Amino acid sequence: MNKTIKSCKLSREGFLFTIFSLLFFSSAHAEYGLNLTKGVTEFSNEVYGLHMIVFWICLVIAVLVFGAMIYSMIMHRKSRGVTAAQFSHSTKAEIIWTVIPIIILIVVAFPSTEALINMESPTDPDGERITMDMTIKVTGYQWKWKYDYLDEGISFLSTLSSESNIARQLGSGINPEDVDNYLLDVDNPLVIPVDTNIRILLTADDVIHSWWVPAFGWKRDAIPGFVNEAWTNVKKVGTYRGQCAELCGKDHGFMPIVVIVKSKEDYANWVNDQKGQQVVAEIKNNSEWTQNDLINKGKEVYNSQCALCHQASGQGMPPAFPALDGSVIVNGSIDEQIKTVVFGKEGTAMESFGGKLSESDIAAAITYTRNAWSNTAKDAVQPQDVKRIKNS
Ligand code: HEC
Ligand SMILES: [Cu+2]
Repeated sequence: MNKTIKSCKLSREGFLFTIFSLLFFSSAHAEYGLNLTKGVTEFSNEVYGLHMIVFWICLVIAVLVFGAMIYSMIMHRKSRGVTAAQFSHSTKAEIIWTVIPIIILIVVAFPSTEALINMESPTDPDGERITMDMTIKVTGYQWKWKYDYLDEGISFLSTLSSESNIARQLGSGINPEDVDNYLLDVDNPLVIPVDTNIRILLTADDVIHSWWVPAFGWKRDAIPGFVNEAWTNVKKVGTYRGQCAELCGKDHGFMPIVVIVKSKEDYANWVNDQKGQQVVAEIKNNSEWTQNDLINKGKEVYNSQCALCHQASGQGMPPAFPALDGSVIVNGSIDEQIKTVVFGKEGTAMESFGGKLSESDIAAAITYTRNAWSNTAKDAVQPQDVKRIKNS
């Protein structure tokens, strides 16, 4: 039997080439992200700085400890005739290896405490508490976010983009890989200005959610009945993505966050645009719509707000989510159906849409469901009808 074992020896050239290519290509591969990224806020930069301090401390410790070990193993090996020392305790060594780590911990505790305090109560370099330029309230719902710009009176819902939502469903025929930013895209992103101190108030309406955009360097729980506070100041125009970071029910993975940071001028334009749209929405809420317009708009609203549970086909997912196709309520009295959508059904997943959607959106969605699939109510629900029920 041939007992030779082929040894796989790396040639000297091969070895040098490997080292060389590691050194040479490592910088080119930097964007693959071996390290934390710096993020785009003051706070994320502080976090990055802390991480690097600890990283270098670890590196120095590793070099000293492994260096001492390797040196001892080589210089004090048996073949050199070295005999082992026979002591078992050294008070001096024990004091040293207790005191040094304590000093390291204290050194690290100072900058990290400072960073945490700054996050809670931001101060400028002179120690003055800095003021906030604007406030945005973030509310978590199963499974979407609502953003209220408290100073501007702008407010909207932000839900998973319909492309992602369709692609995520079994048998949709759409490959998630073909969808840009799959599960990380929304219909209405949060828009904020660059270089601005923004206070963010977080709460939730049903269960605990958590608002998390990694590039900002922090995350905060959104808890029903509580208002948590955070702040940010983004230094770089761009689009930043995040997700709900608290397990919040079956669609937890489908409530992404998208923040678009605009220059101050672009942001001002966006605010004007939003206010214009609000005026238009107000006019729409106060006018008569044709049945056709209601159905067209309603299909859009339905697919973004209702299809999550009742499905685009209107078949729902019984028994959890009833079919709207053929439903007694949908084909019955208009008022009863408006009440269901405006106030929701206490204790079920059927939430109240009265505070989340405009009256015209609710009227449109209801009109759509009354005339879609096999439903043939052949009527139209006007925004005024919704307003009447809301105020009743
Ligand atoms: C988070 C899931 C969810 C969403 C989103 C949702 N619904 Fe529902 N819906 C339900 C559940 C659950 C029920 C059953 C409630 C019950 O048990 O009475 C229901 C019931 C209904 C009913 C009564 C149907 C019947 O036959 O009992 C109507 C009408 C309805 N929803 C319309 C809507 C409309 C319109 C929207 C979008 C604006 C919507 N729903 C969004 C979960 C949802
Ligand atoms: Cu959530």
